[in-house]
Parts: sequence; C-alpha cells; structure tokens
Amino acid sequence: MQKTWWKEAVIYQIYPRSFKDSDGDGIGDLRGITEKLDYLKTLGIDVIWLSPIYQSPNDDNGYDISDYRAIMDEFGSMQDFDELLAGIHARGMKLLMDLVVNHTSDEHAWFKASRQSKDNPYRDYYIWRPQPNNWRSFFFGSAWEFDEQTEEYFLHLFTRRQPDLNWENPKVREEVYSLMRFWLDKGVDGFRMDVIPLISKPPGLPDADNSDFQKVVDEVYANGPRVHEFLKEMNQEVSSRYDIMTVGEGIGISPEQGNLYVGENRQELNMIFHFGHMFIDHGPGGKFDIFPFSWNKVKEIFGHWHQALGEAGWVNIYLDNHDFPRMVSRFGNDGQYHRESGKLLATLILSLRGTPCIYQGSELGMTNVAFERFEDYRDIETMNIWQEYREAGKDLDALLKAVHRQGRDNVRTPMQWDGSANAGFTNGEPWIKVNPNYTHYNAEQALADEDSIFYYYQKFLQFRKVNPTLIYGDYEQIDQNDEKLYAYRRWDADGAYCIFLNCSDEVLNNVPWPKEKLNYLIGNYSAAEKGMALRPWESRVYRVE
Ligand code: TEU
Repeated sequence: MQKTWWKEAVIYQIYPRSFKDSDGDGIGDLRGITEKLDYLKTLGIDVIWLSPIYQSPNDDNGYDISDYRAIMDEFGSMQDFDELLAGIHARGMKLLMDLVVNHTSDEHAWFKASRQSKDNPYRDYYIWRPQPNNWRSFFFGSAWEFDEQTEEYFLHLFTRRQPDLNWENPKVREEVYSLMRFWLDKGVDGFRMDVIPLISKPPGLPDADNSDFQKVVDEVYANGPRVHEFLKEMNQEVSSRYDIMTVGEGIGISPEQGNLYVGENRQELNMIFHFGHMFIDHGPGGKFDIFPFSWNKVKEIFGHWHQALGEAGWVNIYLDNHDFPRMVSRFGNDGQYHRESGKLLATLILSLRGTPCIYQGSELGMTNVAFERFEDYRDIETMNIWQEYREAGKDLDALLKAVHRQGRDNVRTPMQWDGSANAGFTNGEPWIKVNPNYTHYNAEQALADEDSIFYYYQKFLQFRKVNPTLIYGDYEQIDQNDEKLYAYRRWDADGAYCIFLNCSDEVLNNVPWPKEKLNYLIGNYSAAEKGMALRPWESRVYRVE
C-alpha cells in the first residue's frame, strides 16, 4: 500500500458560519478562524476543511455559490483569506476547500445569463427541459423549477436556488478546472468535493421509482455513465499537477463501486466519505422517518468497505459532519455517559483504517439541540419539510421531535468557546441560537480539565502518529455478533493492536479477550485497574505482545 501524507493526516471540519465571529455581526468569519488556529494546533489536527466560504446568497449556507473566486461578504475579504491560509501553513497545517460544482446558486452570473434566452451562450451550462420528469429534490418537492422568462424547467437536485450544472458541456468543465487552479495557485492543499457522484446525469433523464428515495439516489442520480471520465479529466487537467488531497463526498457509492473512484490505479480521487452508516436510521420515508439502528449494522458497514477496497483504495472515517446529528447524541449517550461515550467515539474514528475527520465541537462533546419552536431553526431542509407538513396538515409535533433527532441545525449551533453570553461565539446576536448546554460543555472548561474529551483527542492524535499501524495496518473484527461490543484488530509487520469498545450503558462481562499477551496502552476510564469486564462505554486499546 502506498504511504502518503494524506493518509496520515487527520482532518478537522470547520463550518465557518458557526465557528467564531470576530466582528459582532452574529456570523462566524475568517478572522474568527484565524484567532483560533492555536487552539486547533493544540488539539493536534493536520488539515482544516472549510465548508464553503465563497460569495453566496446563503439559501443553503454557502453550498449555493454565486462567485467561486470571491469570499462571502459576511466571512470577510480575500486578504482575510490570505492571512488565514498563511496562518495555517505557518503552523504546519494544511487547508482543504469545499468544491461545490454539481450546482451553483441561481445568482451566479452563468445562471443569470442562462435563463435569459434559449440561445444565450450560457444556456447549455445548465439542464433545461420543456417538460420535467418525476425527479424529487433532496430537499423535498420536485427537482424541477419552471422559469417564466423562457417557459422551460431547469433541474435542481437540491433547493430551487441551486440549479444543476451541465457537465456534458466541455465549457462547464473548463470553468471548474480553472477555478480549481485559481485556489490551488493561491496555495490551498486540496478539495472536498460536494456530491461529486452526481455530476454525470443518466442519458435522457428517465423517470425514477420514487417509492424509495435512497434507491433513487444510488441507482439514478449517482454514478452516471460519464462520472469517471469527468473525474479522470479533472485529475489530469488539475489535481495530478499539484501535491494535494482530493476527497469526494461519496453519496450513492456502494462499497463495490468505491475503488472505481479511489483505486490507486484509477487517477480519480484520493478518498471518499461513504454514507452507509449515516443513513443507518433513515426509514423508507427518509431521514425524518427514523428507524432504530444497530451496532452490528455499523460494524458490518465498516467491515464491508474495508473488505471491498482492500489494499487499493482509501476512505474517510467520520461519524458526523455539518449534515448529520452530533455523534455523541446519535451513536453515544449524551447524558449519563457523555464523557465516556464521547471518548469512545473518538477512539473509533481515530483507529479505523482511513483518514479521520473530526467535526468542530466533537472534541468538546457538543450535543444535539432541541429548540421548541420551528421558528428557531434555520436550515432550508427543515424549513422545507415544515412547510410541506403544514400544507398537508400533518403532525407537526411528531415532526419537531424528528427534527430534534435528525435536523442539520443540531450540528450548526455556534461553537461553544466559553461560559459567557452566546458561548463566547459572538458579541452580537448569533444567526442561530446557541445550545443552552454551553455552560457545561465549552472549550475553556475542557482546556482546564485534564480528563476532558478534548485532551483525550489530543492524546489519541499523538498516539496515532507514533503508532502508524493504526493508520496503515490491516483491519479485522474480533467479535461478530455481540450488539454491544465493537472489537477489532489492526496489524502490520510492525505489530498488532486490539481495540475494544463497549457501545452500551451496561457492564460487559463476556468479552472475547484474545489468548495472546495484551499490553494496555490507552483508554477512556482512568488508569484504575483493568478488569475482565468492560464498563459502560469503556474503550481500551492494547498492543499484542
Ligand atoms: O450534501 C449532500 C447530501 O448528501 C445531503 O443532501 C445529505 O443527504 C443531506 O444533507 C442529509 O440531510 C452536500 C452538502 O454537504 C450539504 O450541506 C448541501 O446541502 C448539499 O450537498 C447541497 O450542496
């Protein structure tokens, strides 16, 4: 297996709107991030991924870009960006930008021109049809919007203000490569590519069977016939000419398809975020139709990916990001075992094979939030389904409960810096309310408490660097069927490690300890005696002697 910096790196994702406000307008900004670089250096991460910071009308908080070469006004100026990048590099860290090129904003100059007339030179930058097909948008309702000016419909797989680009048009592809070069020539270290499997659409745009949206994504929207041709072209034209990290948001990619994108011999992407475990509790009605999940299923998904990619491909490891609930609330116990489960989940993401990605605030054990009124939510996805429910006269209380569990604003409340007003995020009125538990969970307290989740991350990040078997080593599950236990082995020529995770509120007695002599290295309970039983949410890492 090829050894390289982007496999060894640990990514930290920043959602700039919610990270740190430096000028009191209630919205996080680039100078705010620069102020906190020492904090990130102290944590010990290697790469910062910034969710989009480009000019945007913010229909989808920056995932709707109106100018790829300008900084969003609320976030600051290009000079602020240059200072941020210099500050990151000066501390030996790297910067990953978000590349959102499946769609633009409807306020992008290309789209403004495109909608002018059917013979406008930009018409073919987007996907126009006299009649829509039956496709649904990710954010509810039809994926087509009628435009009165030319009396045709345009395709938008996301909000109606995010028209899909037409990648069949070579000019569109050249524009994308050119804007990538713009940022790479400034010195950025790579891209996280938003919904990249969706860029090639199926010929003729056939109707879908809408009874199962997930299936529609996997089988109709994603992995279109030209996607690999486009990605190879992008690699040849741009990525291969720089020493960068390319990460695809791998929505709709099955484990068997994974290496088509990330196989070492493919010259497409370095790695992808896969989604199986993120959709694990989504019922047939989608994310707000919640199903219970099982840890056996989580284990099966990670095992399946490992096996399917083998030595040839590489993935990201993550349990939350700006689109999914807080990991300690979803996969852990954010009440009684907040600290233990927060650390156990850190152990998991930092010891599976792949490049880990930590979402801002996970190192503080930040949790989901439960606003009592829909009016306090901001996310377009929540706003759209709220409207759909109101129009259909459906049960709004039930929906609110589902939003508490699954809504994207769970992870978008301001970063909790300290116990002062608005969690030290802003001196003004924050664009979204802070989570009221900021008085318990914040960076200031975490840094003052040597047993905090923060210091566990710090310790484990250092541990991982000096034990590269945890990066490159092979992976095999130890237990198979115990729903409460996730145990696995990582090994290579340098040695072997066993990781034991009790993913439950109960004491686990029947732990299948291996016969070999085990040397305890790191865990989430204080160094007290390590018995044969695993305590609630206990994690332990051993070296096999
Ligand atoms: O997300 C794509 C995606 O897969 C999401 O639609 C996901 O399924 C959804 O958020 C779950 O509720 C990317 C970005 O990460 C997301 O923030 C954007 O809204 C979306 O693309 C459109 O750019």
